[in-house]
Amino acid sequence: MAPQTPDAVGGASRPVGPAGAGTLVIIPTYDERENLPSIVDRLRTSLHDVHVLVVDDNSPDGTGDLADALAAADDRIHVMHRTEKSGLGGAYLAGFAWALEREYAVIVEMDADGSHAPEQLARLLERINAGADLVIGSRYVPGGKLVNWPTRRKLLSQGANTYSRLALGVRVRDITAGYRAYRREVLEKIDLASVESAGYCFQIDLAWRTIQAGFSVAEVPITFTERAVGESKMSGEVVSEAFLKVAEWGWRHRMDKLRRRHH
Ligand SMILES: Nc1nc2c(ncn2[C@@H]2O[C@H](COP(=O)(O)OP(=O)(O)OP(=O)(O)O)[C@@H](O)[C@H]2O)c(=O)[nH]1
Ligand SMILES: [Mg+2]
Repeated sequence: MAPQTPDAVGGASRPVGPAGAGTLVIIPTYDERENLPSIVDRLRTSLHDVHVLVVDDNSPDGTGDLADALAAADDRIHVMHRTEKSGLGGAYLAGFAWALEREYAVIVEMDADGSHAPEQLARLLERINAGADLVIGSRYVPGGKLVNWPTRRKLLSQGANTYSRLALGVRVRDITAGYRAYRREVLEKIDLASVESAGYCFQIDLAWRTIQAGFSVAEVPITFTERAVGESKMSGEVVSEAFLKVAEWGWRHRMDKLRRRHH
């Protein structure tokens, strides 16, 4: 389903600075009515100049209407309405395309559920300004923290990271993390049209493509706080998608390397 064009057209052409000018924060939402206003408000307070794009998949709880109301009151806020729930990956791809049609220098991924503190976005942007192409807000570098995560989730997340590190041979500690800042050139270069990953495998997929394309990846510590309200969209399907795809990418990469050595 093709995303509808948002009615508000905006974009900042100034270079990115610590204040966030030239930065677009994409927030995908599905049933986040209770979380969205406060996350947008906190973002506004901490970084006055960033623009926001809410990508809503026709949430039954009315998050889309709420986002429209926020956008009507603030011309730095934009909304993309999609007709049906089609996963985090699809929402971000639509958001990236929207951003690349405009002049944003930095494109940020942020959850609506409060797990990613808007107050810590400045840290990510500082590393972009220092030259990194992709900055990941990481739970697993020194200084990174997990708040209110049940042991089961923690083990799953750490297991997924260890597995990905070994299978792909990368050094990133938190490759499944969804709090990120991309320099626009990265998203322009990697082939977004061929990305099929839907769940949090999407995050691994994009990091892997970024590394393969020769861009630099930096991690900055964040405090990740489990959602206090609303429902998680994590599922067994999401886990098995990541497990299988990562194995395939790692395998293919090693085969390519071998083949190159023999030529
Ligand atoms: N537009 C859109 N947003 C989604 C979809 N699935 C999840 N989201 C949003 O993506 C963000 C992350 O989703 P969560 O449910 O918190 O998933 P998660 O962080 O992997 O799982 P938890 O750690 O259990 O919260 C939230 O802002 C969700 O509203 C979807 O299909 N479409
Ligand atoms: Mg979450």
